[in-house]
Amino acid sequence: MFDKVLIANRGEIAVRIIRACRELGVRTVAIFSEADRDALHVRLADEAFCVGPPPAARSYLNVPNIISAAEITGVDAIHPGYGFLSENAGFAEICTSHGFKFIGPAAAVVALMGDKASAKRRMQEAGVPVVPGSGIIDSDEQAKRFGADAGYPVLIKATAGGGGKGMRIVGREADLAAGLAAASGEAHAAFGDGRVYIEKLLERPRHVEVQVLGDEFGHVIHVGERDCSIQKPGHQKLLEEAPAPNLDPEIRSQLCAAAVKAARAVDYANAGTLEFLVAPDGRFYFMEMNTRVQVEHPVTEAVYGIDLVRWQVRIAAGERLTVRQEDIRPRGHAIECRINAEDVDSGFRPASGKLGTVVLPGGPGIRVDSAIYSGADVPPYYDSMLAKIIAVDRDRPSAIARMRRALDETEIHGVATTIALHERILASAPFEAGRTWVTWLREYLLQPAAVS
Ligand code: MV4
Repeated sequence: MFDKVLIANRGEIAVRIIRACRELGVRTVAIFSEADRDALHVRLADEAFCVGPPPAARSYLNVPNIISAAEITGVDAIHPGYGFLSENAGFAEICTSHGFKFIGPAAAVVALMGDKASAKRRMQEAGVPVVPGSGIIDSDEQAKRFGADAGYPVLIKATAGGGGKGMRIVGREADLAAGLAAASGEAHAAFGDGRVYIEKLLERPRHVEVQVLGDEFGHVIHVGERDCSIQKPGHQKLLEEAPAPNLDPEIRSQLCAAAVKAARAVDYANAGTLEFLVAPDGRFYFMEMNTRVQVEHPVTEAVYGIDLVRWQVRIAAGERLTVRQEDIRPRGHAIECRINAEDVDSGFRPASGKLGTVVLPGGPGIRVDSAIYSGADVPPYYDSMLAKIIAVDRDRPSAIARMRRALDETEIHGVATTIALHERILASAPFEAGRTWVTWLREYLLQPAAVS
């Protein structure tokens, strides 16, 4: 096992990783920006190292400073968390070349999955279902042929995009050339890579993702699925649950088997997530693979009794994954609500400032992953998530009731939050019935004024 790990992140996930390391007897080094001197992750780590001024580009994304911090403090490994440098293949490579174990998969796998068109091609070769698509578009004529074959509407996607950035719906051939030019221009401006491909647009899909774990000896298992269909406009998840409601058992087992096949095809080692779109007819299609720990990992931990972050560290330290697939069984149902510092009525505009009194929920079946406390500062420079509340109970109706009780206990003063929106979601009939899809929140709960 490692002696000391540097956590190249902040907020609740830095705290989560410090907790896992502490339980493994591994010492921790936090990094922080000048805006985070009083942050909880800095207090909880054994050592802390300032890596730069508040803007992330100068601190949490500052590779030379982070590598210097790792060298000065003499760590064995670096855990990137999620966001920031977690899916930056160059960073994974630099960690390795400086003698620090990157707690994640091989840099080549991070690079492969970071290019959405190459990831899709690789998955198709491995026999994993993918949405009918075009491959990289070289000409308007090629695009028109695809549109004529597949039928409209189609969806243009940027290969460098991911997470919905640079996507564009085209409803008819007459709008295709303009759509391609706009999407490619946007992708070039955002990612420095204007390559795009086209897919048939799926109507009312659900977002269902499968957690996988692989070790460095070729043992790969899945840890079930999560439904993440409740998303804000702009493709940010707001509420996640495990298992996915109303998923046919046969489809579920095919989905999980496809995820294991996908991970094996790339010799995946560490924790990863295969994202799928599930159509109303039950057909599912690979979308993306995330090569990091996900924000929503706690719902899987709650229902499967597995510590995913501890396994990330153990696998990176060269230990064998001793969990067998036969031992993976869901127990009950878990829901996670992301409590963000956002003004929902102003298109989810991020809020920042000094928090007043903070009262977080507890009691049976409630877990809170957070880095906030009464009087803490919420800096304007980073992600607006303040806390994740996770409710687990014997079945979905009980988990919903428990989450409503937990939200009721929660008080966060000083900034606007998403708590009231979560209460509306949990009280709605379609959610209660488990009949939602990726644009449901936007279409059914947010009024046009709130859609950005
Ligand atoms: C799609 C789709 C419908 N059809 N692809 C959005 C994020 C990116 N990872 C892929 N996304 C989508 N791809 C086809 N062919 C609908 C979405 C989509 C979506 C997917 C997952 C979660 C939320 C979403 C919200 C809007 C659209």
